[in-house]
Amino acid sequence: MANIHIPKTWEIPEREVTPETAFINRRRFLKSLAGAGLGIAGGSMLGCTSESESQIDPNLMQFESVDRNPAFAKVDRPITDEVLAAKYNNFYEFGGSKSIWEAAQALPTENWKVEVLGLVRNPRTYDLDDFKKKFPLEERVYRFRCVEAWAMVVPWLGFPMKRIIDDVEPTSEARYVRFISYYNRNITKGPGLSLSRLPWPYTEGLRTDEMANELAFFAIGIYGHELPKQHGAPIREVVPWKYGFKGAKSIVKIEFLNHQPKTFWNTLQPSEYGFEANVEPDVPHPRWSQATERMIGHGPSFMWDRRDTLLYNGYAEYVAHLYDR
Ligand SMILES: Nc1nc2c(c(=O)[nH]1)N[C@H]1C(S)=C(S)[C@@H](COP(=O)(O)O)O[C@H]1N2
Ligand SMILES: [Mo]
Repeated sequence: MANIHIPKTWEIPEREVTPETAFINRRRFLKSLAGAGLGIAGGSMLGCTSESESQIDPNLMQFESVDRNPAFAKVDRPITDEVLAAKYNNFYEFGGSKSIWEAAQALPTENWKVEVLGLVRNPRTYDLDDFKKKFPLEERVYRFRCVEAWAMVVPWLGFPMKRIIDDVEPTSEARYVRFISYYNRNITKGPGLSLSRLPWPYTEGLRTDEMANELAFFAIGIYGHELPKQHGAPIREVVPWKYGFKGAKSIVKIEFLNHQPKTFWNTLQPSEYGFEANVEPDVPHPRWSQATERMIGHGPSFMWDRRDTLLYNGYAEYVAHLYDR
């Protein structure tokens, strides 16, 4: 083992070291960073072994007859290349780099159930077929903005969160909702990186009135087919006016509450990852400006198209009334 090269943080390619990763590494995992470096190097070598290797599982079911909602058919930018989106992910259950698409294939998605409970009149447990049968599916092209200042444009497939609200009928005390991601410590572990001390499972939350907003969406597909595992199969949240970390992946439980829930990033570092986390260009992250963003593209990230960040990620007309600014 003595000859194994252990990269220092500054030797890891820029695309691998992201602000969210850097936070975890610096604050809690300096010791295990050597392991992370090995894991990252191993991962990218695997990624290079075969040119024909596909980041998108070829067995994913296509949604044939789902229409694009004309109200959300276009944004100001072209849709992001599907392969770029499929190999540049945040999914810390499977590692601390962007290159987790391969590791994420270990996520077991068969017989998936989503339990909806808490302060509701009709608690329910759904399987994926229930969603497909009960709720009309639609496609929506949304802008996506990570708190790390990278961005993309994605055609999601799914249904508005409001459908679940109407089905389970939250009581008047249910002012908040919590989304809980799949977690199994034997499966969801980033290769080479000890992430075991993070506040798992990954959780996120919204106010119930935010969840009822017409933009708030559950995606069960992307680019015309089921979600690849790295994007949070089989069902994830999409709240496009908020930073990407608000959109929990691979949801197993939805809980209505009378209080603001503790969430993953907010528990780790509340001053950097607020509960509200709306996209606001004039509110800098404590460690970087949010005034501009880069659309993920080909080549190194410093070459990606840089744009001004839009208030509420361009969705002010839908959500500005929810907030005092
Ligand atoms: N369960 C879970 N959900 C998650 C994350 C995660 O690490 N675990 N990362 C979040 C962050 S920081 C971002 S930017 C988006 C990334 O989604 P994508 O990889 O599909 O682009 O997922 C969000 N949802
Ligand atoms: Mo993110």
